[in-house]
Amino acid sequence: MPFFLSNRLLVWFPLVVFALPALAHSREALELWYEQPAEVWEEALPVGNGRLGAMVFGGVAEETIQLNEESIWAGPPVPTMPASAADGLKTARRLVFAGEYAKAEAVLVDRVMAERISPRSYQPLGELQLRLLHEGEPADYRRSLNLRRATAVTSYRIDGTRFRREVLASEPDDVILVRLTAEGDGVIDCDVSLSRQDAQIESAGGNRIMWRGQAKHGDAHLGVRYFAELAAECEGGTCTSSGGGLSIRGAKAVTLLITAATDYNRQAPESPLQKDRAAACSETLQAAASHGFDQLAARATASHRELFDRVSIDLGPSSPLPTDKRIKALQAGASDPDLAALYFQYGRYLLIGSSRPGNLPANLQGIWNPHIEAPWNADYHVNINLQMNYWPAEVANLSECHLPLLEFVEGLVPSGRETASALGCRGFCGGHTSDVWRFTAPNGKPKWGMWVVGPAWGAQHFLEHYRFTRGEALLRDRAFPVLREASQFFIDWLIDDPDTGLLVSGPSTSPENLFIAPGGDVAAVSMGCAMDQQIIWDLFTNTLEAAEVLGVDDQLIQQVRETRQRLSPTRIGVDGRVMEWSRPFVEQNEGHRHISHLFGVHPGRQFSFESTPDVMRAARKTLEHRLANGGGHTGWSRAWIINFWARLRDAEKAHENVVALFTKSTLPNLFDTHPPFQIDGNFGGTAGVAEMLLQSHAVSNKGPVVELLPALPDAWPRGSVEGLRARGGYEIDLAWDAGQLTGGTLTSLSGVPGVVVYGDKRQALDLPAGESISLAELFSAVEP
Ligand code: FUC
Repeated sequence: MPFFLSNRLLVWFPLVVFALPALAHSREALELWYEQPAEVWEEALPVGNGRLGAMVFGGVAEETIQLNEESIWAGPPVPTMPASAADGLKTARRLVFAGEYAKAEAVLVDRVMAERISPRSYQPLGELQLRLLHEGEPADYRRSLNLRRATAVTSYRIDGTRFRREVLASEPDDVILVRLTAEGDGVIDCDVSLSRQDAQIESAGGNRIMWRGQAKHGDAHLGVRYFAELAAECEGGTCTSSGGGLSIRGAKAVTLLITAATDYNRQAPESPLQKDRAAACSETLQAAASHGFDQLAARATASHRELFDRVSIDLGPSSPLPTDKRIKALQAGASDPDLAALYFQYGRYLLIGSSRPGNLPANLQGIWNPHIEAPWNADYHVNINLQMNYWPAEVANLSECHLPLLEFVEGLVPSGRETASALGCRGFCGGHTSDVWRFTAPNGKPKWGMWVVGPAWGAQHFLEHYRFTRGEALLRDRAFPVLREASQFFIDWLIDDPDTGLLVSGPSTSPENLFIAPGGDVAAVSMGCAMDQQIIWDLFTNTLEAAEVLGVDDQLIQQVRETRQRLSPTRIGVDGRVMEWSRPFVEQNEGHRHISHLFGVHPGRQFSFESTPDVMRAARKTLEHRLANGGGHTGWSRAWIINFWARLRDAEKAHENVVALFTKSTLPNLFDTHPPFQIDGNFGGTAGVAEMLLQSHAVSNKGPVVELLPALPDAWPRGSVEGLRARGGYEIDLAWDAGQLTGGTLTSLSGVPGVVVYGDKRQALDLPAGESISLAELFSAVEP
């Protein structure tokens, strides 16, 4: 039976009990390393400062460092709504309710949706080539990426000289840093060159390369203008510039500083910044150069560690193998619990590197992209991918890195209002994808394009941020306005299902699955898809929660409350699975990668074992069916599945899918692969590992419920994690042995009362802000 200590006693517990088991010693190696240079981009190692990124190949005679700047995107035009949308919508709805799915789709394409205008890709800044004029054979080659120091190191020896190259991305100094050294008798003889399609490249001043251009597609889609500069500083030897390159001879050490400036305006993308980009680059480089390499590197690492060091994790013994061989060994059946810890920390590293506050959010590739036309334009898909990028942000103690997503969702509001209005509704909405130009018009094929709940899903992140941080100012000034306006749209958008009298959304897809309509046609759109209904429930519930915290109960809030009650609910089919559509359609692809109808299990929280055990059972069947039919074949889909199993508290299945993510959907540099490379799986996998160790989705009448080790697999019998965050504003350290919690601490950062659950034990908690309590002692006092 649950047993509750008095709140007062709980507060004093840490003071009266001293024999606390120590946390297991962390064995984190925190390094990706290899015995050979990268042959292809997918083997190169990423560094990033949130805005500037580099992929380091680690070659010996030919080094390639591929460069990115987050705002270099080809430009408008973007899809816009046709004037016939609101009218066409009415017709399409009538047709869907009459079972005329194919006709409804034709009307949507002709009259409701925007025309797809693509490609309009995120593009690279350039590629830096270093040609090293070595004589002799290299030995002792090693390249690595240290996640704590945020440094990529390449090192080898030729005769008696140790050549070393370090690459970092500095956030405080806003530069990519490349440092070459020669220890021993040898020197650095190196030609430096730069390439970038359609760029104007020139060298000057003996030690500088400058390049400029404008992102575009062919001669169309003129987009962001950029200017970039590289400055070399040699110690010993000479540096000369000619023909767009540099020639370094006889140096003992060389530092290259690289920066870029663009005219992209985050506040108003349609009005490019009118700044002198060349002057901005030269100021940045001058300021950076005044520090010298050691200090620059120290400043870069310190700024990274300020975020990175908040969490440490130990899931078991490490492997002596290089990283690529660890994946191969796992594929051959080896066990490597530490790889999950490394992957988790790599996910945190990548989020810090691609989503610092004040920047654009991490796109489909974070910020790392070598293509002029990237897969899916490396854009912001909001039918799962962008949101998945941010699943680990709060729990993995990188709350600040969540902010670029919130800003992006706010940025969709003006265009989302126009889209809503074209559909005859108030509020704001948006389609399944967008990019830095922030378009919101549903476009393209109905299969993916006819879906207007993306920004509503994005709005969930505002409340999640609040639940973890308890920052009321952000809730009031930023979250609530977005939640209200998104809710307003759906109050107007939802209509009565003539068969049930309940409110349904649509026409819409269950992303991006198709169904066999009665009569045999394959169709995409219908009314009341489970995912739409669940996202709208989530949005309304979040809006009501925010309203309650803020003490607002006006007409709109009352409408949200009433409308939520009339939402057509999620149903369970005769086969025991969650119904993906409101009618018992058969899915065309039973192993589809999207498992959209389980949104309410994760990342929503509509369903739980406590409140809806029948739906949880059906969710299990749904997952099993998808997996039995080939589901999880993309990295992000596999990552989502880990999170589902963790929510279903099936530790072994969650772990099975962690291993599948590593063995089937992970590249040699630990980037997730769809295929091709797509970063969402990295972040979803990181969140999945956290979800196995700690959850905090439920709310009881005593406050948020924190579950410790809810899905700890047998493969991680002994371990520890420090610094995870939970809803309610808690920071949590956990240690376990033989699969049992043995130690750890909970610190309340905001003084919110809550409940802690471990297995079948529950404890109420009421700590003042800043106070900690020992978890082992807390639970040792409880009778199961
Ligand atoms: C979603 C997925 C695809 C891909 C794309 C970028 O729409 O269905 O698999 O990940 O986004």
